[in-house]
Formats: sequence, structure tokens, C-alpha cells
Amino acid sequence: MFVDEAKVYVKGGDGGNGMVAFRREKYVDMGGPAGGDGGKGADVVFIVEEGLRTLVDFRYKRHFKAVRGENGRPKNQHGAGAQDLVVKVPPGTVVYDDDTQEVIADLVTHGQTAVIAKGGKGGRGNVRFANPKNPAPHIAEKGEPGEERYIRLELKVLADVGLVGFPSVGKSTLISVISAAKPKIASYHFTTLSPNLGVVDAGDYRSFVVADLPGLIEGAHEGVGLGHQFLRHVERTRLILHVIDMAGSEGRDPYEDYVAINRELELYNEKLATRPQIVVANKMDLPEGAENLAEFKQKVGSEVQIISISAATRMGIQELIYAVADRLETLPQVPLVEEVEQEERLLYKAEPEDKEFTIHRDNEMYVVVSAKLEKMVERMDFSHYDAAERFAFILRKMGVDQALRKYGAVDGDTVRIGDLVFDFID
Ligand SMILES: Nc1nc2c(ncn2[C@@H]2O[C@H](COP(=O)(O)OP(=O)(O)OP(=O)(O)O)[C@@H](O)[C@H]2O)c(=O)[nH]1
Ligand SMILES: [Mg+2]
Repeated sequence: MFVDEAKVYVKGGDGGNGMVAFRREKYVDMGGPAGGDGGKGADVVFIVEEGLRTLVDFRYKRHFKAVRGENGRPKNQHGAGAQDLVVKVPPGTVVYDDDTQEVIADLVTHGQTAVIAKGGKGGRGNVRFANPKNPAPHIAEKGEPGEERYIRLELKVLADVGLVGFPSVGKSTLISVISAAKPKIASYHFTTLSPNLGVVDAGDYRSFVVADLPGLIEGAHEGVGLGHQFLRHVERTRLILHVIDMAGSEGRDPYEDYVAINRELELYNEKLATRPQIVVANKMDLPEGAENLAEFKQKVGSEVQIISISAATRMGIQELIYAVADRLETLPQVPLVEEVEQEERLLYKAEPEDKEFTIHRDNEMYVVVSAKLEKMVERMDFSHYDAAERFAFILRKMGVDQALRKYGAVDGDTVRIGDLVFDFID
């Protein structure tokens, strides 16, 4: 089964905790602070591996957690940073944040990497908090939690050739005779529900990858039928094989079919209108074929390349394979993947530091909303007695105290910042 989408949970490693420790030396009475910083948590990093073609691996492994940084140690030793968790993905993988739908990374070329979940910073040990006024601080930070999120991986099939056409025109039959793919074939419409990939060996050291796609119908570009969710696969192929039931075996008109499918392609994405195309006139074993083909050729003119075949009897198959291989040789390798401007291909965004805060009232409580302070609350280890003092100092310095006072807070009122609830002391 071909998998082209996967949902995965990723979490960067937590930072190691900073340490509160003091020197204890034989002849020194009061040793100075000696608690080291915690190490940085590991990142989850995706790397493009050329050899991969599908997201099938992500069906079995859906959780990727990087390891945490080591805690800080005494004698001012820092905790070790952790080794990144490197995950291989096939070229053409687009990574979305599953909650915001924001593109996190568009992974195209071999070896390209992107940090998908950042590891947390290590907390600072008490050495870092020492100053002349407080030479022996009992403060250390906890490690910052690693970034975590649910992501969606999307792989646009990296096929050279896409088989496009109405249902039941013989697309699956065709891929089954030109490759080892064994798709379901049946006379009812929408037999094919998901793309099948097949590698075609031309027999002369040339090969290419073909994608058999679900049938398209009118309105496909806006979601009618099944085809539209697979039209995006067509976007990344270099060549379209437009398969037509030339016998008109279901009472269809081959020329009208041809026009209708091309219109759907164009309505879905203008660029598909100019994508190189070979028309495959199938079912030529049936008696109506010859006459219909003559008429079709007259209508489309000599510009359109047409190969007539019968997927059922294998007539014309080898000629078709050579024609495709020849055509592919003239086409650039690159547009396999639509090129994105470098600056659009954002890898990850550094969040701007938010220094502002706002205050509002929640019943009897004053709530201070501030990304910076909330982060600090999360990181500060309030079990050390200097921590509260230091936090109070920061609130004063940022002007939070003054703002609360202005807002009407008086001695003894309750204030909340993130998870921290405390009394306002004026
Ligand atoms: N006579 C004849 N019948 C064919 C030929 N190729 C395919 N068929 C028949 O046409 C029917 C549909 O074939 P499929 O290959 O399943 O068609 P499809 O285009 O993949 O259809 P969907 O997956 O529904 O879009 C089957 O009954 C096939 O046996 C051919 O060259 N000649
Ligand atoms: Mg099919």
C-alpha cells in the first residue's frame, strides 16, 4: 500500500535542570556557589534521504521524542547536551503543524535538514545568579521543556509520470502491464481509491516511475468524486499520460472526455495545462476504436502526441514505453518538485521575544498575561528560597507592580501569572 500522508507526534528533549550547589573545601568555611547549568535538550531533526520514496515507515513509528539534557552538576560542571534525534524522510516531504496548518518545512533535496521540534534550553545553575549583593544564591532554573507538537507529513508522489483519465478507461490495467504493480482492476468506476506506484523498466537501461491515480470526473478540481485529493500528485509529475477509452465503451465520446479532463487539470492548477502530455488511446482492440481514433486525431490536430494501445492485449505497449522514456529524456529532472522561493521555504521561525504584558481581572484575581513571565514561571524552581525574591525583582523591574497598582490592586490581592498564584504585597 502506498502511503502519502502521516500524522506524527514530535517532542524535543527537555533541557536539564540547573543545580544549586556550593563548594565544600577542606579549609574553606563558606564555599561559593558551584551549581552548573543543565544541558540543552536534543532537537528532533528531519533529513532528506534520496533513497526513500514513501512515508510508509511513519505508519509503524508515530512518536519521536528526543532525549533530555543532563542536569547541571556540582563543582560548576555543566550537564551534557543531548544528541539530536535524526529522522529520515523522502524528498518531497512537506511538514505541517497539524494544529495551525502552518508549513514547518518543505524538504526537497538530499541531505536537507530542518529542526522540527526544538530541544529546551538547559536551566542555569546557581553560579550564574551570584552577584556582589547575593554571593551565595539559592536559585537555579529548571530546564526549559522541549517543543512538542503534532505534525502532518505530506508526500506528493515522486512519480515521473501520472496516469490521468476518467474512471474505467484502463489506467490500472495499463500500469499492471508496464510494471510490477498489481492494482485492482474492475469494470466499475472508482476501482482505484489510492495511488499505486510502479517502476517501468524500458529494457534499454532506462526506467521511470508511474503513478496510477483514481479516476477524475467533471468537477474534480472542486472536490467532486475522488480524484481531486490526488490531483496534487499530478502536480509533481513531469509528464502526464492522458488515458482515453478510445472505443467509447460506455457510450462516452473520447474527444469530449479529453477536453473535460484537461479542463479539470487546468482549473485545479493552471500550471497543469502546460505540463507535457501524451495521449494514450486505449481499448484499441475493440471494434469502435479505429474509427473513433481517426475522428479524434482530426479534432485535436497533429500537435498532440497520441500512442494507440490495448492494455488488454498489450498491443502498442512497448512503443508506448519507449515514447515515454524518450519524452522524459527531453524534460528537466527538477520540476519533479515545484520550486519554492528560498525565503518561502521557512524551516522554523524564531519567535520574537515578547517583552510586553497585559493585565486583566478574573473575578477577584488579577491576571498578568505575558509570554516572557509565563515562561519564567514555568522554568523557575520556587523551592529555592532566593527564587521568589528574584522573581519579585523582575516584576518590579518590568513595571508589573506599578501596573497592578494602577489597575487597582492593593496589598493582599491575589495575582496569577501562568500557573503561579501569589499575594500582591505593596
Ligand atoms: N477491451 C478492453 N478492455 C480494457 C482495456 N483496458 C482495460 N480494460 C477494461 O476496462 C475496465 C476498467 O479498467 P481499469 O484498469 O480498472 O480502469 P481504471 O482507469 O483504472 O478505472 P478507475 O480505477 O475506476 O479509475 C476493466 O474491466 C478492464 O478489464 C483494453 O485495452 N481493452
Ligand atoms: Mg484504476
